[in-house]
Amino acid sequence: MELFQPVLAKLNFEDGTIDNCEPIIIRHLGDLQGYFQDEAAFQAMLIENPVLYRVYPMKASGEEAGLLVGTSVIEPGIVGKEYFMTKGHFHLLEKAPEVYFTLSGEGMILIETANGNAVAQKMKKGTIHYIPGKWAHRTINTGAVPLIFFAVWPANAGHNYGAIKDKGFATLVVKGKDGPELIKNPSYH
Ligand code: S6P
Ligand code: ZN
Repeated sequence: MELFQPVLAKLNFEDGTIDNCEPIIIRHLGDLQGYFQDEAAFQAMLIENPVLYRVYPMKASGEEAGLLVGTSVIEPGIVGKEYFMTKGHFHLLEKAPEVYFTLSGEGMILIETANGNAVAQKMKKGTIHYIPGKWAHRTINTGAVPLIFFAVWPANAGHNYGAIKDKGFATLVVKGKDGPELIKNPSYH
């Protein structure tokens, strides 16, 4: 069996990069067509088409049963009443879990199963979120600065975006008078 070498990397807490790496994912607003409720607000903002989030990878060891490690940096902002958020996904390998560790900023993580179990957890510096297999996950920046979190997941997990794109999450996180509010997603079916 091939012997893989230990890997050392350095996280930059300021911007969420690892060893000054380039992002492996950069998602602009236009990549989230159909994800936000307020289509008019979405279209108006498309002229600028801001970056909503980036994902930075740690150099992986390449092991077959290995782990992937990376950070996500979600910019602050609002589309209509909804905060900037990730697409959200299930893992293709359904049983694959994941751990998120919040480094800075403030947000929410929505964790939901396909048959209607729904959990929302606050994210702030130091919170650790264990997402079991079969639970979809989406993160939302409810603060005024970037939300930065560190994630570890099985290298063979893969991503299934389709189910969430079609159905959405049962819960929306919207800007209320006194801060973020959780409401039922009227489009959820
Ligand atoms: C991967 C992990 C994160 C997300 C990232 C972007 O399993 O959950 O790295 O990929 O936060 O979110 P999304 O939903 O666009 O992949
Ligand atoms: Zn994931």
